[in-house]
Amino acid sequence: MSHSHAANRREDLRLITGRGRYTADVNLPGQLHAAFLRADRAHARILTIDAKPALSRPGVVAVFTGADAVAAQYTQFPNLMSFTGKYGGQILKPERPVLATTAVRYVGETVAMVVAESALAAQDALDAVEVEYEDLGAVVTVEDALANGAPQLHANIPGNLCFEWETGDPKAVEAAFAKAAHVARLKVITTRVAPSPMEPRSSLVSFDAASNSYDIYTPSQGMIMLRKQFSMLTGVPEEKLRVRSGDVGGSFGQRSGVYPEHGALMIAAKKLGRPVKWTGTRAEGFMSDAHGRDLEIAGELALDRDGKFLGARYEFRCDMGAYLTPTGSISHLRNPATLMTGVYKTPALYGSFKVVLTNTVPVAAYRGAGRPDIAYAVERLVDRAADEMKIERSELRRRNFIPPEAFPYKTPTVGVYEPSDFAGCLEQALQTADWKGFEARRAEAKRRGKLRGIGLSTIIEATGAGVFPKDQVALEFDDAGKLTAYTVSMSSGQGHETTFTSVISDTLGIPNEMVTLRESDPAHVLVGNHTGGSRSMAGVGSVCKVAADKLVEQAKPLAAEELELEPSQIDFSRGAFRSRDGDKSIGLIDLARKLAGRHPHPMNTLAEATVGSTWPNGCHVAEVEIDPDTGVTEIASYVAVDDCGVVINHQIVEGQVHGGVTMGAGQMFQEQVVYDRASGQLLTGSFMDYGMPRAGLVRDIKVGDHPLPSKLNAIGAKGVGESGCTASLPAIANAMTDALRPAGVGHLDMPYTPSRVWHSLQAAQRST
Ligand code: MCN
Repeated sequence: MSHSHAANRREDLRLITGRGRYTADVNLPGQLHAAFLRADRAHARILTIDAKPALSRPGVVAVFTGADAVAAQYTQFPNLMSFTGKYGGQILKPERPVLATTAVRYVGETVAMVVAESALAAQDALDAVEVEYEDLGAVVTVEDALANGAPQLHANIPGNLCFEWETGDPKAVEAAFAKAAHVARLKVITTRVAPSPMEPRSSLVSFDAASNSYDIYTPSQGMIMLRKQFSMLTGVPEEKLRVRSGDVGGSFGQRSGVYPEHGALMIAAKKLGRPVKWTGTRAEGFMSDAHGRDLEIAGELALDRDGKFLGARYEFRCDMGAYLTPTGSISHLRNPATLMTGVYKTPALYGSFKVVLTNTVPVAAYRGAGRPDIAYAVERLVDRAADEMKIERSELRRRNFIPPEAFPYKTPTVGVYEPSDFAGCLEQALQTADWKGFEARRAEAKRRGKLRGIGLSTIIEATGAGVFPKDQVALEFDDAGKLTAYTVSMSSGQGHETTFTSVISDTLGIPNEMVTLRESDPAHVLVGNHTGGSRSMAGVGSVCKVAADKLVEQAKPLAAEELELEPSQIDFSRGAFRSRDGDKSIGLIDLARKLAGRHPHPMNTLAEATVGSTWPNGCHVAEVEIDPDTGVTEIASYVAVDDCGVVINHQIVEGQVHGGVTMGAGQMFQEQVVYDRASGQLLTGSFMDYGMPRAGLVRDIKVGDHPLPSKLNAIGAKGVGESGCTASLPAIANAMTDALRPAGVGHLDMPYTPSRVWHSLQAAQRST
């Protein structure tokens, strides 16, 4: 089956003409407004909090503090880590009251919540809450947090080290290194970034005393996952929680977890008996929305004299911030571990991980969630080995690709890769990028006084296997014969309304406008996974196909009855049931209309399937040009060849790749969350000092498909949502290294800001 719609995304007109309905657009009668007092320092003991002065401010109804959080017992955040640690232990989990009690541990932590008749009144009263602190030393880097005598964040987490884990076979790796002709070594850092979706965080909570239940309006990546987490934090049974999400203006992983503000608003809504609403500012976003990445990876690769990989080992140090989020630690470990061999046959592998807490914003899964980080480490290391062994970069890769006959390929760590054509992707990308013609372009740039470089990455990803054991899709007819598909995933820009409905309408042979998608509707609670890990198309999307096929089977006896034939005498095609002799037929929609009025409608269908990881892969080539006088880099061209299996909608897939590559370029050139090492203050607290990527950063992205249909789901799709940011980090870094090498500059850590590039060029010049 092939769905190659060039049609615009169905949701676009509504969203780009301002007709989206986001959480902040929702208002409930009698609602109050909350504002949060946040820690203005990185680490301090709370000596006293006096809320009384704030209570006398106009419009203020109540002030809540850590004492209320403790009384409600909202102190233990869920954490989805499922691994057993290096020494047999479990991850050490810090307490995290939804409002701080005895201490604050990062700038921006919620300390008190003022609830007032208006948002302005609540905001105005914040400065009247008096907090007395005793400052403690702060650590904002892994190195400082692990140092002897470092300030301790949590009494139950000695040395700020909450987990150690290992994977692979250290002895086999040692033996491989012992016989190596060459060992390449490189330590890389993937910087901390602020996801910064367009829509700020916002929540509105109302409590119904009669049923003892809550309605929680909040942007999400899917209601079931979030509801489960609310329940884990608060102890409120899941069936008493209704999570309601409207349109969602970007998520990038940041909306997969419960936040302290959710819990605090629940406390207030219950106590005050009125709905309570909060909408965060952009400044609050920088200091309290989950951050992404922040990994240090030291890699070593052992090769024989022909450049064949013998073994590799990686040491990871993951900064999780001051507390554990639900997704951060597991994704920082599982995804790099699964993909540690990259696209190469590496017989021996070993990885060791340290999960560390620092006085910074907690880190969660962010677009790619460990995949860009490991791809960056592996692909930079492969380039370094190529450079040191004087083997052409693409050639070294070709020599080590997992060959077609090795699939399904069980890696030495935890993954089983589905069939992929790494060499095919590579050749297609090299050709599109005119890899061979590059030296002429470099020479031409040199004549203009510019440094030009080219780099590639060949990568693979494991898309999310899902937290829940299956994905369900319900198809329901209304009396007009229109079909609504219900899922519990949640689009935040990925175009589910377009692609999921197209899978259904194409399978049923009915006009696309006859199908509506409703995601995460609390009136339709199904089992299923949230949108994350680039799994929705292959997971929920493929169940849309299963459901549509099931609907046809279910409707067949009904159609036969209508046509006064036996089911065995009719077939279904192009939207209608037809008798074999062609004399009689009835359209699916006509049948649905005829049967309308019966409740439930007899053609309604509930389908489900268990869909695990798919393995998108690809080759990206970046070409950059640096102005050595200013350190400014331009991405001269960018080629992305991806295998995301059967492409359901080319326009959306291209958009996903564009977005992902641009996010990757943003991280490589300008984004970085920076804390002051001495004080722990956040130095990048606004768009004045945090370099969000702009559209012009990557002006020309050539996207090419190299699809190998997946056999792991009903539509043959693999994921694509995170491919762009996974492949672009190493492709750009390898291009930058290639451009800078002739000027005597070796590996540089991201971001390649003009200042960093210029200073390293100056330093290289001085040392020659
Ligand atoms: N698609 C397709 N054919 C395929 C695969 C995908 O047409 N073979 C289309 C589908 O419409 C699908 C979309 O591409 O919804 C992305 O595909 P998929 O890889 O299944 O990813 P998800 O839908 O599960 O989206 C999650 C993924 C992740 S993990 C992050 S983070 C991310 C991303 O998508 N966050 C985004 N892309 C984003 N795009 C926008 N605009 N906003 C975000 O917050």
